Amino acid sequence: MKEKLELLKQNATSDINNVSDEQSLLRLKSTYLGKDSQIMQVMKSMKDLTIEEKKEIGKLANEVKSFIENLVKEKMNEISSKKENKRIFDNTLPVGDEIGSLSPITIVANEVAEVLKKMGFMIVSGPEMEKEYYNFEALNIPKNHPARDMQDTYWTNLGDVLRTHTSPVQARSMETYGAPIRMAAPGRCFRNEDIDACHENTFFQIEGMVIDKEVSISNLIYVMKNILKEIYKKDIEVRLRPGFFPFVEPGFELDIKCLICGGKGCPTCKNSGWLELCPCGMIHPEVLRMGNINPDEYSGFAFGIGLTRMAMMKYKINDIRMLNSGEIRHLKQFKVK
Ligand code: FA5
Repeated sequence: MKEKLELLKQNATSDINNVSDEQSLLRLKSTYLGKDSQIMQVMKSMKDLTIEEKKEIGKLANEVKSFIENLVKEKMNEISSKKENKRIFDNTLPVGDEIGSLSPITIVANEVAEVLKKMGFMIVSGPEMEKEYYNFEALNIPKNHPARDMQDTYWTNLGDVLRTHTSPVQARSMETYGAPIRMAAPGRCFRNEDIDACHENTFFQIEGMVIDKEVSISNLIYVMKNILKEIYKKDIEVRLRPGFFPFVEPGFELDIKCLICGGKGCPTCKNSGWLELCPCGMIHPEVLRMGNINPDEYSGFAFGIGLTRMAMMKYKINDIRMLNSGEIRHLKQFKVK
């Protein structure tokens, strides 16, 4: 039995040293240490030995078993670390000659920003992880106000929020620059949404705001129409209907006729033929006051365009999920015109 155990040790050592992949090693582990392995048979047959033999053979069998277990463990470590090394970025490899392209959302965001710059707007940005105050209170949405339910929010452990819209940049800009002001702020927003063809939990908006003396609704409508004309390069059918947002009064929803189905109704427009694209309105006097701007002296308008949806309409993308998919075959089709 002693010879059998010695032979077993030698065979296991040579077999295990010769494998280089995990699968083969696991097969050897089962051969040498599994239920039906020779070492287990030796262990089982110990009951037939004398006490003296049991002591000697038992000790040896245990040693051989631990020896093989260690061999397997070491070999497994060696194979795993080789795998890890392979995963490390090799900067000596040639770089592919495929050139990336801008995301359709970036293209549209840049285009809208260019249109607004021509109209005298400055482009600013705000934090994506926002203070509750700027996302809500400064926009006339106090704690426990039912309007908070319109935008289901992700909270951080520190009580900040992932901003649900770009409107907080309105409040920040009022504080920083005062009036008069024309500003636009493109950026990413987050909402705890049920995802479907036109809703994502991460999407983009561009906020716009004008504050000056004697700003009116007709100024607002002019700016909106101009943006749409410049982006879509044709007259787009729009409808303006009353909309409620606590930070504007009056507030409007500007919808455009769905460019995917031409207004017939499809999943992208939730079969209504229209797509909510650009809520807007005259800035609420309370919001101006909170931004240290005197509402008796100044008035203003603001809008929040859904950039992701604007890009979908422009490029006839019928499902919003495609935009966050990172699918290169889809994304590389879009080029700056
Ligand atoms: C707002 O976010 C307001 N802050 C807009 C605003 C600004 C109103 C200034 C008045 C004055 P709303 O929740 O409707 O409003 O979102 C604005 C646009 O963002 C929508 O019309 C839509 O185009 C886009 N949007 C909203 N939620 C999503 C979503 N889950 N996925 C993709 N786009 C979305």
